[in-house]
Amino acid sequence: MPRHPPALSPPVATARPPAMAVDNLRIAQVFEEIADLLELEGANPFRIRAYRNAARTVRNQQLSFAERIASGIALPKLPGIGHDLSEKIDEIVRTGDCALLQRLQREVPGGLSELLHLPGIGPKRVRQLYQELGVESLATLQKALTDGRVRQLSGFGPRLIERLQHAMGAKASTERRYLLPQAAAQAEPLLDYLRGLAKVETAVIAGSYRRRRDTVGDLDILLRADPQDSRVMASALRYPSIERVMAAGPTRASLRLYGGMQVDLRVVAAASFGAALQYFTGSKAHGIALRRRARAQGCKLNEYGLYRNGKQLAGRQEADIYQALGLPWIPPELREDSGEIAAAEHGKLPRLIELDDLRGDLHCHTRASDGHNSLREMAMAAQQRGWQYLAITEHSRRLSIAHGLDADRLLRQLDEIDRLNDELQSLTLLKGIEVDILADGTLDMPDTLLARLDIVVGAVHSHFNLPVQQQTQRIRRAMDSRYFTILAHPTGRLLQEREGYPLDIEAIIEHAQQRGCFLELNAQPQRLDLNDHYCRQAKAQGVLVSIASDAHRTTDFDLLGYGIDQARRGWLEAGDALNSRTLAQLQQLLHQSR
Ligand code: DGT
Ligand code: CA
Ligand code: CA
Repeated sequence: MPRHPPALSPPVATARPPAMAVDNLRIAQVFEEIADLLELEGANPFRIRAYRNAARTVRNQQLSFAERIASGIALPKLPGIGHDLSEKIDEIVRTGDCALLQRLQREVPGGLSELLHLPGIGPKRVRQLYQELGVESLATLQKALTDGRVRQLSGFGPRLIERLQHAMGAKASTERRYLLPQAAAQAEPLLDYLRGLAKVETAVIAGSYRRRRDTVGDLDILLRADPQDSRVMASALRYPSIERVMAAGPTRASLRLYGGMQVDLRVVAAASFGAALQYFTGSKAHGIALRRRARAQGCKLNEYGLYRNGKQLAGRQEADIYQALGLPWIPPELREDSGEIAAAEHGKLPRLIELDDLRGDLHCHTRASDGHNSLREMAMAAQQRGWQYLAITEHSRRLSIAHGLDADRLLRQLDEIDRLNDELQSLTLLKGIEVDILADGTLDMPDTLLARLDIVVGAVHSHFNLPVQQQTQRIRRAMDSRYFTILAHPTGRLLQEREGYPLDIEAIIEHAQQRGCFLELNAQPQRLDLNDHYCRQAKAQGVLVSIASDAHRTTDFDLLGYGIDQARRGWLEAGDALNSRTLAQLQQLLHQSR
């Protein structure tokens, strides 16, 4: 596999004051981040210092490491940069990334690295927050700030706390979007508070949060109460986690929470509440299409109701609006103006899949690779959910950063699975692997081993930067293995972090269809991959989707709800999911795919 050094800027011919090479900055940044994460993990201080010193050395170098490497010139001897670190420099220059950094990022709970970027706190304090208060994300830090727990920590004085609160607020730039659980962490306590207010009959959330978009820009909350009563909004605005009120009148307010989230709040009378809910749930495009339909029927639709000749036909209940327009109620997840109104009109709305339709999970890890619970604990938790099956899919050897399994360790696990299966009552453990798809499309495990498994989940964990044709070909080749079952997180995107790698996803879906294999909807909130749109394409091609938790601990099975959200947005019905099948049906499908 040829490697692709990053494109270099043309050499500068004229004599200028030596500018710092941009690639060096990237290298230094990787080293800094490694040092930070090592420190978070409580690693050996000498090792941490080595990376910090190396970062400084690299940053201060005027020669460009990338240019040197591209032209095959050996790197000069630099103080503090020994063999190991020079190899890392080489790796960063050639791949744009660093396996050690990737490993550390995976090991450290997701939101902690985000906390590192807050002013005033470094790894030591983040570690303290995590260990003493369980803070592991901006949202949980926000909570701990609001309820005063941070104040009790040693070393967190009033000035630091103020700085933190300020920084959290500043993060609420208009472009900032939140993952669904991040949004939930801010929305749910607020809803609880609002619902508890004396004058408020109910509080509901509309907008993209209700439509379950994979990311949420702001929260749109409706209060059913008397719009004439100014005490309603006044009491709502006493919510303790409000950082700033940008605008406020008796029936609407716009504010920002300490967690950074912006909130649009509206007080709506009961007679209009359904219409307001319909309007503010959106999407905008769906609303426009619905209003067009209303006009065509001689009506007028707005956030107060559906009117004909000034008389309100509907407004109290959301479903009444749809009904008055000759439509069944349309689930919020479908309201994107992508054919749902026509489908509703013709009685062709899908019967969207629900969490309870799942009969098992086909992607999870135990302590044997990078999970946190034992095989038995994972099995018991799955059984307790009433599932029929759970596939154990550890990483393969190549992903040594995640303690991937070699043949011996895999075989030992298979024996353990046999023993547990004898013991388990209603659950069957399936034997699987999350095997690395290598750069050339071969799988990181010999066929003799793969043949002993029920499920082979293939995943790309490296070489994200291949040209689109090559990446597509690589994955198609992997799918050609007779043992290949499911393509894990097919596009490799990480929300708020990176786009998916360039990939001809249509070709992959088609190939899956031809090969009789399956695509995953990875339910990790940062992945949600396949996304809603591609789920719909898979369905159109008759490719079944495995809605998978990729659980690394028993509680991660709860993440499946986020997968179901996106599956619903992708119009999937129970029958479109691989893991809604009974064990017998699943086994037959697995058999056929070989
Ligand atoms: P977000 O917040 O960016 O994740 O997405 P949404 O869908 O929550 O959008 P947002 O918060 O701007 O507005 C909430 C809903 O209000 C939106 O889905 C539809 C409705 N809405 C807002 N602005 C307009 C508009 O200009 N025209 C129409 N028809 N509806 C609007
Ligand atoms: Ca919104
Ligand atoms: Ca809004």
